[in-house]
Amino acid sequence: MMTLRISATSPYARKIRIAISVLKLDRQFEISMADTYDPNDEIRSQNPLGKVPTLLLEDGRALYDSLVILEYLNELAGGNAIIPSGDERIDVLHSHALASGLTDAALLQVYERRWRKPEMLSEPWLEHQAGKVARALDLLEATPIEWRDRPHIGAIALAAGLGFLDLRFDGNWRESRPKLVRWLEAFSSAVPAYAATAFKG
Ligand SMILES: N[C@@H](CCC(=O)N[C@@H](CS)C(=O)NCC(=O)O)C(=O)O
Repeated sequence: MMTLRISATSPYARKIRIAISVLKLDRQFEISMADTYDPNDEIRSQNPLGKVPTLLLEDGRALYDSLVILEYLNELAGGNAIIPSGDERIDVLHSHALASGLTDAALLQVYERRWRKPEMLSEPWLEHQAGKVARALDLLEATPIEWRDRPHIGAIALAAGLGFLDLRFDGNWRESRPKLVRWLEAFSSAVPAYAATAFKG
């Protein structure tokens, strides 16, 4: 049995949980909550970066970050599953990079507010990050990530990222982005793991 270390509100961890479900690999993993703020949590010895998700393999290795874990899951499922081989591979990795970058920029804003005293907040930095999120969302509204039958890692990463915006930014992204709203609804109804992994936090 492999162990996936997660936190309840991590969009990267949610992405991995959705991928595991999409690939029907659930029985091979147990989920273990990690507290990345607790210096005594084993996550810091399992992954020196102290981040979730971290995947503990049966041979003692620990895998991170989330894209490496997705590559591992794709191979575990026989390849060409959530990461296509051939011509589509670069496009899918590219859409994953966009969705992950959007999520990174959202998380940096959350951390800025969490770690700095209010008087130390850098508004230009927050705006700089917010600009990345807004431009990525506008691009995704104009050119939606396409997928058929089974979602690839780009689509999974975007769904997890939008869910994180819903959780931390009151779903403001929904205003003026009707196609993206419909995209997430379609993803949610086609992929039961999206609702099953809803953030609790
Ligand atoms: N690039 C990493 C990002 C993972 C990440 O930043 N996870 C956050 C939770 S959403 C975390 O563990 N933060 C704790 C910390 O940075 O100390 C990935 O894709 O796995």
